[in-house]
Amino acid sequence: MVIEQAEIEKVFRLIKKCSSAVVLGHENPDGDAIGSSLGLALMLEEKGYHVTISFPEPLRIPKRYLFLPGVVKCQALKEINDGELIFVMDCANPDRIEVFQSILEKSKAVINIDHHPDNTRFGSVNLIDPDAGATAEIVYSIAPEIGLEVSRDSALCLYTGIVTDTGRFQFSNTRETTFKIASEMVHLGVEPNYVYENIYQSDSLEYVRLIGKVLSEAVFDREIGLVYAMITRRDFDEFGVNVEETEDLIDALRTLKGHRIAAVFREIEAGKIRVSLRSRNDVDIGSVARKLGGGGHRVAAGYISRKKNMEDALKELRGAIGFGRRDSRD
Ligand SMILES: [Mn+2]
Repeated sequence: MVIEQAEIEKVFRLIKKCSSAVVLGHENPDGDAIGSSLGLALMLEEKGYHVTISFPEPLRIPKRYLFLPGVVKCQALKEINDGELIFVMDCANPDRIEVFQSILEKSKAVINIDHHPDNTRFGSVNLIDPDAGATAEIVYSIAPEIGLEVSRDSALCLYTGIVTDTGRFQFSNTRETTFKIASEMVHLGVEPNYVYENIYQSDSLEYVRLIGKVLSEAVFDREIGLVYAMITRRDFDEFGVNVEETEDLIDALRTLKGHRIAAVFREIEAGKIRVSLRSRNDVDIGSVARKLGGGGHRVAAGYISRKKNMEDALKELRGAIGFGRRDSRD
């Protein structure tokens, strides 16, 4: 899908009239939320704008992203001045975050930049491209058209968004344009190996040991092609690992031959289990996540389960996958 030129021109005019802006990313920010927000914010700053970069509380920037330029400016979401220009990055639906909504109401205009197919187009301007591998890709592509210039620092942030959201250029959302943009970023001075070392060679020994335990207990349910692993609150405590550190653990499950769906259940607190889902291209796991109150892409999605224990959460997921299969046959 191509973003309408008229929408891009609206953004150009809105930016021209302002001297400050607020950039908001989604809760539990990942590499793309952080990278696309920072990349845009840096470009605006370089043009002389006063920029605030915020994420909903509790703000926890995973350690692996602390190498990004400008990351110290990320702050927990607070009230804003009336009439601010707001950019919302990589966020399909702000409805679940109450404070988000009250802030959006106070704004002059909301520019919604995203690549989730289920984006609710909540902005006054919507730059949505579900074919983009990352929101950072969209930011890079529109930058010259909205009067911004991609510097080495902003390219580094945007490149990080692309690398993490495309699984290092391997997921099905990786397209020709993704490589083209990445190559232009390298031309601007981004060093792929520097990003790789910071993001993918920065795990703690505690985490490496936790993976060993969790993977040794992984289960493969051949009937529905589901491979899953679970991390309990006790595991986190025993190994001394934070939830944010375990974001990529699901990729280890995905190496299993013959699986169709991978799931990681992480117990955040009693009665709150974060479930991350990935699927092969033939399964729409996003619709399964939406049935359970979450969201995401066709092949990468998630939700929060309110079940009391892992067993019940597993049953809930199995049920939803079953329904999904019936739907697809109808
Ligand atoms: Mn994204």
